[in-house]
Amino acid sequence: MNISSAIFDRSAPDLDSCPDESLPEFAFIGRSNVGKSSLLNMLSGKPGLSRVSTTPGFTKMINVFTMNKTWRLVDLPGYGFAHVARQDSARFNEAVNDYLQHRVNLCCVFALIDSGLPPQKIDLEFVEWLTRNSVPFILVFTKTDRVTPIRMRTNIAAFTERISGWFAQLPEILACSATTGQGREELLRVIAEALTADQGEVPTESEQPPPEDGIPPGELPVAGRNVKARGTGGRRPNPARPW
Ligand SMILES: Nc1nc2c(ncn2[C@@H]2O[C@H](COP(=O)(O)OP(=O)(O)O)[C@@H](O)[C@H]2O)c(=O)[nH]1
Ligand SMILES: [Mg+2]
Repeated sequence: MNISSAIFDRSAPDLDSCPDESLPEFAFIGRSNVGKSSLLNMLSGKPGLSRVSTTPGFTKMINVFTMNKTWRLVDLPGYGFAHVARQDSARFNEAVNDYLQHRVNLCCVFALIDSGLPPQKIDLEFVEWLTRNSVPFILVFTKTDRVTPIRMRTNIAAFTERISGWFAQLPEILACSATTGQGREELLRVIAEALTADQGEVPTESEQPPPEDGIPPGELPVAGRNVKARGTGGRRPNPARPW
């Protein structure tokens, strides 16, 4: 897929201020400084599109960009940055929660994780939260240019091992670098496939969210993408058939 136009739409402080739900959206989330804005810029092919910050925790807004006039990329505020004022922190967490749980045109979340680090508690907790809330996501390991291939593989394997019991089928995993462009084609393929899957079957409502303590015995969810699944009518995806 070629991106011929990439346009900033708006910075929204909360879900109500986001643009209408007419276009499918793909959202970047992860800890502050993990490389969300850089990856969004790399993907769109416009280096200055989303502001890359040297100050962790800088972005508190939901930043929305329209690609090819037909779909959107969304740069969400980072989680896990302690120095944000308590009140602000609570506010933007609520905005992110709201967005992830109620945005009906959200096709897929790209959950970004630093490929240079062993599994971090906060990332594991966030992935568990996504799973529990049936938010479709894939895992994107970032900044691969900064680590040796062996360390990257070790970190990714350790992370997937920690979460493997939560799913019937592991979420898709990509390794990316905003600096070298690694992973761009794969990310665009994920988006293109999700966009064309729009023609697919209408999902049922048989999904059960995982229980509160750890994730299940019983029917395990399948993380993935869904288009339309969360679309008109606010239906939730069938975990066995995400779109
Ligand atoms: N080497 C390298 N640095 C990166 C990469 N992605 C982001 N960075 C740097 O990491 C810092 C945080 O990036 P940013 O995109 O603002 O992260 P965000 O807070 O998650 O949006 C910046 O200094 C970036 O230049 C990458 O793929 N490789
Ligand atoms: Mg950012």
